[in-house]
Amino acid sequence: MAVLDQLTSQQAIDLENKYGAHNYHPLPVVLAKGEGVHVWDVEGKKYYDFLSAYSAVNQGHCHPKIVNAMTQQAQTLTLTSRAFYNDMLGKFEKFACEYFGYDKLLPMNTGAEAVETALKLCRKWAYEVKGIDENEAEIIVCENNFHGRTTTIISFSNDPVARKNFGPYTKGFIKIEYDNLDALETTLKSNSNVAGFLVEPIQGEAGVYVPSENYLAKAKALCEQYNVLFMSDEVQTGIARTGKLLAVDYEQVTPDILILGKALSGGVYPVSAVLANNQIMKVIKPGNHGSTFGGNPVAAAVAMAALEVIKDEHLAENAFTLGELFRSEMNKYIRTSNIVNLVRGKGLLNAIVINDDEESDTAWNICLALRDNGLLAKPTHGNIIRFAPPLVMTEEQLLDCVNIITKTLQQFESV
Ligand code: IF1
Repeated sequence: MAVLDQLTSQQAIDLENKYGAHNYHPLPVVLAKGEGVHVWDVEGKKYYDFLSAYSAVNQGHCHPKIVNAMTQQAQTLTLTSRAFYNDMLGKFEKFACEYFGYDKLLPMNTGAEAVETALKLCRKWAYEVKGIDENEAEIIVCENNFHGRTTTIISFSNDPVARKNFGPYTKGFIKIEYDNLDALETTLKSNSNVAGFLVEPIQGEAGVYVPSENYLAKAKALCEQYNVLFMSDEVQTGIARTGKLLAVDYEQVTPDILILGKALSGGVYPVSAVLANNQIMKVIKPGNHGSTFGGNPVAAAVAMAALEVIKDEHLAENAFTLGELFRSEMNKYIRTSNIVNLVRGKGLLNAIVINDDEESDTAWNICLALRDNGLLAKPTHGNIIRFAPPLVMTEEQLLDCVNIITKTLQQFESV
């Protein structure tokens, strides 16, 4: 078979099963085209995308402005490495620093790389500015976190599937309960070696857990009180996904270290970044950190276009409004449902909790039925289904999707 021959869905699945590592269990659908809020499978069936590549495609699939920025730059200069300057990186750094309100940006590629960068930056700041003894720094993280898949990051995960048999694990992390300020304060009081607190403003993978009102603001205040860096992982919640540019904006919190990824590029190219002010970023000196592709001209062009689309098309406002509508419509259904317990989320990062135990395959079967009805979503843990469409959705499309979702759920209601 010539590699560009059109495959059937089953042929594509068979190829991946035979030649690909089995590190995912995808929903059985093979996508071949994406545009805006829609994707098409290889047989030409059209779907609403309600996952948005885990919130990387906030601007919609193949946004013309972002694709054009990539195409133009890709025909001019793709990669120089940081051994030399290029004419795009400085423009992107200035653009993004002014966009998010920071002095400096360190460019990377994936979300996990940005999280790792933030951890290294926090530790180096702790030794060279705060004065913690070398190799004694501790970073506080939350139970049920998801920050990526590197060995250090899974070292502080409590998800056995992500962690088991990948040891030995990196030391220097203290886990506390999410959304528990007493736990944070107790840990800060009892440990003078704490360098930072790494937190997701909403825990996405855990099941879209929205913390209590003012949790983030009070946590930031505690970090200031104990001279500890507040690091917000906005890889999934950032770039307008939750109805504000950043999820921390709901509480007017400015993280000491801001971590971005995914929709920073609109899903067109891997781009991530860490932003901080000079008194923190100054600890990074030549040779301390980097990567071959970090800050490349294509990434710079794509990210600037992706951020312009967010503002030009008012996507945060749209996500806020449509999120309210989605949860309101779903709550109307839930009042009469015995299969759905609740809906939760902010903006267009939402999830429903299915009235079944974690081990059941009800959520999976619901997602298979949603697929058959023209909408793609996937369970996070067990009985929780995440709903995160592109932020370019219209009200009419959203109501059409609510109709598909509720009609599908009705197939599972026990009579
Ligand atoms: C997978 C989850 C989502 C993230 C946050 C950092 C990263 C992620 C808050 C790392 C990545 C992705 C990774 C992907 C599935 C997806 C995911 F289910 F794994 F947890 F979105 F919720 N911080 N999340 O959500 O960014 O290195 O992937 O670019 O690994 O299965 P990355």
